[in-house]
Amino acid sequence: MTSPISTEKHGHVLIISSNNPPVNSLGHAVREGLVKGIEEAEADEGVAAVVIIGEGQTFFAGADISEFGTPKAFAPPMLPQVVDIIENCSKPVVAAIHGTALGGGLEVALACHYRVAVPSAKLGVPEVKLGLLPGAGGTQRLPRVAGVQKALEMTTSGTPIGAKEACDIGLVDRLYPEHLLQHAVAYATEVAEVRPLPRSSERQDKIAEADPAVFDEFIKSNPRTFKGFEAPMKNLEAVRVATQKPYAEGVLEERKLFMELMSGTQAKAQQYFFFAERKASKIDGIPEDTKPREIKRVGVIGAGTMGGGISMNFLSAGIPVTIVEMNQDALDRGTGVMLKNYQASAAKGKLTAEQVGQAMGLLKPTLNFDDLAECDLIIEAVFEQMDIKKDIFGRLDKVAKPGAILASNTSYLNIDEIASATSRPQDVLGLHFFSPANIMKLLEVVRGAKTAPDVLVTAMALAKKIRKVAVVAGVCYGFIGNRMLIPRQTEATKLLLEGATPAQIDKVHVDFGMPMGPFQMADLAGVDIGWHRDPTRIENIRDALCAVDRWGQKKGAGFYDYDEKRRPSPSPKVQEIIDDFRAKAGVTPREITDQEIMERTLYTMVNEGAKILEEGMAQRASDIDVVWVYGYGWPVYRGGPMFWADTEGAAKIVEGLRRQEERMGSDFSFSKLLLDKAEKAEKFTAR
Ligand code: 3H9
Repeated sequence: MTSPISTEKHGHVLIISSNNPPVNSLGHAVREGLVKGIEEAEADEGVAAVVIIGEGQTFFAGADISEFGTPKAFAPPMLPQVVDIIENCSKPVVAAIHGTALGGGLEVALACHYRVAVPSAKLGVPEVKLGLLPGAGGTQRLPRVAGVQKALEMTTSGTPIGAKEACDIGLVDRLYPEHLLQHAVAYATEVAEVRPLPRSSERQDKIAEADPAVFDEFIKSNPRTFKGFEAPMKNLEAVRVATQKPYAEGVLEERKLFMELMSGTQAKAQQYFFFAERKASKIDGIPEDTKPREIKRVGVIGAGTMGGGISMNFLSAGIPVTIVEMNQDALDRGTGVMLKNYQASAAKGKLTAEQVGQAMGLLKPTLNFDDLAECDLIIEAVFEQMDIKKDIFGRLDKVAKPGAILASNTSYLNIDEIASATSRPQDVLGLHFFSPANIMKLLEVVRGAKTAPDVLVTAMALAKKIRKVAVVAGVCYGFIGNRMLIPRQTEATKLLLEGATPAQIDKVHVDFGMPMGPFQMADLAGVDIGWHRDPTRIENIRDALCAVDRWGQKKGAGFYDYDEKRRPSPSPKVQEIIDDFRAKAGVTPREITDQEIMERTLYTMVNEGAKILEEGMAQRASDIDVVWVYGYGWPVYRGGPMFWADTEGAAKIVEGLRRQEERMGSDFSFSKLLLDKAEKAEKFTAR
């Protein structure tokens, strides 16, 4: 097999190039090739300096994650060895960076004596997002080169910095807008005689000046970074060691912390999720060469919260939007909210005033439905009612140009029935955005029975363009995400009657790692969503809350009371309503354990996920996990509901559900797939 590493001499400079597409990850063959390259430089008297560069799109984007957990990851030379060999080279080594230098890639660059880059390059240590820390000297070299504060920020957040900033802080020595290789070779020639060589591991200046209090202050001012996750604290500890111990001892400590993380469940969950996210874009049963349709202009029907948020995604990506409303007031209100949202981003420094102007300049607000004739994709975002949606799709059928894609943003309704209102069901699909639509990363792409392959491919490609993670779902009530909410909400509400409080149930979910529990979520979204709007018809606790105007946060009252800063507190009024229902139902409240709450609200979700899989409504278990992590804030360190089920074991889930079966009554039925997995001791997810 040919090596991904090749070498070539330019005068007295040896160029070591890596060609390991798509991202030049540092797999075994690359590591081996790099060491051979350095050996060649040492052995050749005609070589005075070395340049390391990546071919294709990028410098090294990190260790090869697909090798983790396999013997290849441990096959020598391992990365810590490789970087030491580079740093110990007796001739200057220059890293020439374009694309990304991430993780092990930045560790290679840090081991080089000099670093040059194109201004568009990004440098970072995203290991924390995989539940890890930089394990090839990165936690020890980075603070020595970039300073302790920056190293803390970069290692605990995993967010890369731009080459310009890297240059300002001394992580990059020179920037070259073009002809990177030529310049790197010239620079290597310029520094060929410099001795002693500047070795990152030997630097003391930036760590000597570090204030030991910086670590505790960092923890205090970034509480969310550390909540629930194990890796950020270990990253911090490793950086702290760099300020306390000599390099040689520091890397041993780094290795120990790295191995502790690597063997834990969180790292497995986060690495699984890295691939899950990427797998989600692959659609089963569609020829690879299916071409997407061209989308030059998008139409959005409805300028409410959803329609406005959806439009902003396209405007921000430079795609013109025609937005249609029924009356001028609603149109003005909708576009006004969009402008305000953009201005708020600008005030936070996320956008320039010019970018706001550019985005809003791409928006065409109109009251004329016929204006949608110019659009290549039209997304309906109106009231969640089948007859209204069918009426709109019937009208769209007459107006839209041939080949235009017609999408509904419905969160529950049957896409096939909506498509039946048109003469072109092959062009119809669901695009279910999550609120707030301009922020949430998830997009459920609902595949109707007749949706054409190129329509699906277009939707997936477009999702990438607007920076969403798209997951394909089949036609069923609530698709993947909302369907799994139903059993959770049903059991949570029943638990209230049986003796639990909203706060107790929510706490179990928050302690589990969810951003909020079922009742906090209901208050945020609106308790009145889907309510029949008849205050005299009170059949359940929610009807009773809605009847007395407790519609959630927007009314200052829902399952909780809210103060003027929207801080919640338990509500005596809600307790009264619950007590009243209990009395009417003749229920004597009992002590409810947290375990029971878990089994009835989380295990039931797993059961529903298994039903979704067995019905083919999700292509793979990992897609369900992507929906829950990006749509509902399921903690990524637990992988998602199906990965979590695998860590618990299907048998344990079944056992828990059997314990609760009688209490859940006819609302509950077992998924055959779940029972099958339990019996065979199999997993839902595979890496
Ligand atoms: C590390 O370095 C540990 C060391 O500190 C210590 C070791 C001892 N490995 O994302 P894309 C695949 S940990 C293997 O769609 P983009 C990816 O699966 C590592 N495969 O492209 C996909 O495959 P497919 C630290 C990888 O342009 C294809 O490449 N580094 C890796 O949107 C394209 O990926 C990281 O965490 C990898 N490292 O984004 C960086 N990276 O086509 C992780 C990608 O079959 N990577 N693939 O689905 C990224 O953040 C993005 O991929 C990147 C490109 C920004 C590079």
